[in-house]
Amino acid sequence: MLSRRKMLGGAGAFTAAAAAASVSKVAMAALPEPVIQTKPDTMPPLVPNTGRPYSPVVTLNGWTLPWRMNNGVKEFHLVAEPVVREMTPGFKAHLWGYNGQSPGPTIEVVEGDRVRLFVTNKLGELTSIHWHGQRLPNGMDGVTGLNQPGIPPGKTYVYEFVARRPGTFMYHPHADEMVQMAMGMMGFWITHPKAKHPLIDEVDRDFVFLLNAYDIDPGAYTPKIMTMLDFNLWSWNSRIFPGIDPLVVRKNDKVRIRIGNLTMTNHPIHLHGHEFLITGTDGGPTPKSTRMYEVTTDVAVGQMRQIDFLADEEGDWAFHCHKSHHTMNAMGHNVPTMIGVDHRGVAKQITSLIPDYMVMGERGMKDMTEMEMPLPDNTAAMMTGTGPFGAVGMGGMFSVLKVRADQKPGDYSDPGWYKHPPGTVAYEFTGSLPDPARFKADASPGPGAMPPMAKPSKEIEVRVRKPASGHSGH
Ligand SMILES: [Cu+2]
Repeated sequence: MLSRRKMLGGAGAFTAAAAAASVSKVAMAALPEPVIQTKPDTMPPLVPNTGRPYSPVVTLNGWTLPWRMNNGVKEFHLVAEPVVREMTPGFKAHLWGYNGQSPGPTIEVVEGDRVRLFVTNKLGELTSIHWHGQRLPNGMDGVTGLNQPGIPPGKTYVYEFVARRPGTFMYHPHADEMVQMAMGMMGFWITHPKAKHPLIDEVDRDFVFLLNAYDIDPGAYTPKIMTMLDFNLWSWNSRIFPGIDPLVVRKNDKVRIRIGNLTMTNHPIHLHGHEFLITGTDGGPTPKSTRMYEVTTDVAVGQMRQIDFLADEEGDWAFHCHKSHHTMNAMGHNVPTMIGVDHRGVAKQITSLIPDYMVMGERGMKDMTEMEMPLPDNTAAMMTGTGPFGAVGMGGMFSVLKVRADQKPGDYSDPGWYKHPPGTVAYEFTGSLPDPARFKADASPGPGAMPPMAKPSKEIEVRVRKPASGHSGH
């Protein structure tokens, strides 16, 4: 049925993909040739060469699916299949996705477009696609059993509807979705406005990515699908820091970032150095009266948040999930907190038995970023990445917004690290230190709201320590 699979390489090969949007008459009679992406690179925006014009988005570590026009209908071909996704250099995961990658390619259309999507199932079980957030005929909504039979392995189904309202949507299976979404089956959908829209400003750069999470044991390749909370890989478009590309912009660019959450927990996404407005949700553009400046926005499960800001501060600005466990990679669970624990006696005894014994984490976990502990063959260090000033104690959902005055319009290439003007970097103080102001507790207990009924018989002092049974619930 599939004549041949178009293989995509780097950015150069992407032109070939765009060319595939206009195919020969012979191919027009058949199923559109599926376009397959082999790399996890951030592809340049796919400027439309057919159909109504629009300003394309940039999918972080992803790409936009080319289409073909067939009698005024935009035709796309998605192939649900097992894929190998490089989550960060040196770490490959065996996932399920679409057209060679997980997440699948971004689909971009224009408000009012009639869209026909061919979905071929190359998995070993039924699948379907639900077009999250869209207005469409009920029979096109993709819930297996409710709106359609599941697509059997080896079969191709066709979805067809008009993209009725502009906005940012997601697509994912509604068939064995606990397994299929845990394995990485999801993608983004952008419906651009057909004309100037009072609530949708034109921007210079428009980035999109999905929040997703996996539970892959160190040394293993395949996610554990039964996991509900204890994920160990928190990713953006199935990439983890330092594998997530920076968001490169030109100073004073109007920037939009659209973030969709298909994990099983919320993610407060935080941007340094700028304030943004939440200009859109899955429901569409937000009314102007609801907009307020924020530096963090919580993206709840099954939600999309669109943020707009003016990138007017030069530098390398951190951009990350504010849940600290989500900016760490493949940590084994059951790691007890060792901060403040004095191991000297124990370590001495163990060293006589195991000469290379080393205690981890007694001064905090950042030690681990510099230690380069031996790791199983296929895993990512807990926190990796090296910045201009040393190890960045981060992993997972973390990237960098790079704002540069000399970045060319439309240039997304990495400009390297920011060169700080002299005198603008925090520095070591070398003078003499006066006593810092410090609150000195009285020997007697603090007054409190009212005196206690009885004095405690013994004073108790506690240290913060997480239970050794794991860190579930993050
Ligand atoms: Cu998070």
